[in-house]
Amino acid sequence: MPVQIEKLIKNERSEKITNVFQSIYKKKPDFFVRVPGRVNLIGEHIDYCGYGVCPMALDQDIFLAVGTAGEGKKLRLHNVDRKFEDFECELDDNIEISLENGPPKWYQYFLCGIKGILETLPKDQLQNLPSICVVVSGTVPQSAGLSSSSALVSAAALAAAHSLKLQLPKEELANLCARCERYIGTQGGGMDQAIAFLAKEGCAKYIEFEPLRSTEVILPTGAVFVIAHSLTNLNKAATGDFNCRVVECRLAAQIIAHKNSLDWTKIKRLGDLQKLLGLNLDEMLALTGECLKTTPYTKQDIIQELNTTSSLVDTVSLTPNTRDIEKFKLYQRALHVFNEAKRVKQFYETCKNAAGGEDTLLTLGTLMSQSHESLRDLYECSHPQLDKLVEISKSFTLGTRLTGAGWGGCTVSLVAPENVQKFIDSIKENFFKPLGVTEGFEFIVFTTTPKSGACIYVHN
Ligand code: ADP
Ligand code: NG1
Ligand code: MG
Repeated sequence: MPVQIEKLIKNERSEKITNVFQSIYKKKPDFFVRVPGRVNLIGEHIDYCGYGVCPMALDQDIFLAVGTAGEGKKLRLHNVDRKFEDFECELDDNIEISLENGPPKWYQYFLCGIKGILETLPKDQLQNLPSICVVVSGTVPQSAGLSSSSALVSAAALAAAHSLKLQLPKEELANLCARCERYIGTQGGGMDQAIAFLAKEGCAKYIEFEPLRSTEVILPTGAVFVIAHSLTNLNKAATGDFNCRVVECRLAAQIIAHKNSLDWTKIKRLGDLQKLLGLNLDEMLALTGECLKTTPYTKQDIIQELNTTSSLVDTVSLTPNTRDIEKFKLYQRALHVFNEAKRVKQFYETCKNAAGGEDTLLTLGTLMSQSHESLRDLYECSHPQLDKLVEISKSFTLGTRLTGAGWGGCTVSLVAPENVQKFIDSIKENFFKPLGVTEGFEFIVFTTTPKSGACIYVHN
């Protein structure tokens, strides 16, 4: 199914973005694009290993006003948030996204989406591209694990596709956006782009990969999800932390493969290894214990284990920003991945079979808490402020975990309806106030319900 095209119902935001568009580009926008952020309920750092995850879309989104002109081949970008500078470039097939000078610029995320769409076009069509003018308005907290980056990349791709009159199925767009966001330098797995396109109002989604597919997850009555911001951030493309975890999982898979007489150079993900071996998750956990040592591996250890050369490890296993890492923890990362994959299945099954009531919520909450402990202790992608939030949350929630990649950002808590206000008040009092925050709470601690996925809006 292609992305829904709906009539625009004017509101304050659409009026404001239209006015900005008119004042910059001296004409009206032709259409609008909305792509939501997401909160991942469970299944962290396993999408890039090939395992299913369980996110839902947020109200917070990236909203674009877009205008196209018949000729010119230019892309012009303006952001309503003036900390993001204007940008302009030629639209052609060799858009460069240079990763050399510090953290990526905001418009480079946009270019990822544009590049992804242009790459699908035949050469002759690239000669006749229109100009595309865009105003961007975003409400997803940035670098906080709620997927502002993928909402931006996916919105850019959708704007380009609609400008070029391309109607692609949602799954194809999601896969395309997962691929092209990697131009920013992170080797993510596709969860964020998948939920951005496949989300449905009123339910979370169980998302599986290769082939990409999604199943509705009806959340049990009485399950309220609250997001809280730890007031710390990490731009995932600015450091090697994220890719380090991706390659640790890859190296774990490759060493286990090699020890089981498989060609390690053909294995990229723990999930692929599991399929090849034909084992279940518990058997994979046992095999991890047999094949991997618990102490960190040096690059030299890895070369020896794989009976290979440094340059082959560099090209087959590592990324440019992980080649200089000295120590890799493989056992702990694999342990997290297999256990987290099990927790996602349990979460999904619990929702599916939910008779409602306290037991269901207790099970879901426990799975979420276990997920956080594993991310903190085995995956080491939490942050002291996130751990503090999780501790404070224990009083009034059934379970709390970091959401998204971590190293800062947000937590998601499962809360019973009667405790929601008490929980929010206790976070304000015990977490935010000691940090000197006394206002703007609605942006840093809020309840959330599942919203719909990407949409295009046209004039009446
Ligand atoms: P997240 O967890 O939010 O996906 P990332 O580190 O992956 O965090 O990406 C955050 C980056 O995405 C920001 O630093 C910025 O460059 C870009 N970005 C996100 N939202 C916006 C926006 N509204 N306007 C401009 N750039 C944005
Ligand atoms: P965030 O934190 O939203 O950038 C990242 C990855 C996901 C997934 C999670 C961890 C991208 C675009 N996103 O999310 O694919 O791996 O971390 O579960 O790489
Ligand atoms: Mg991101």
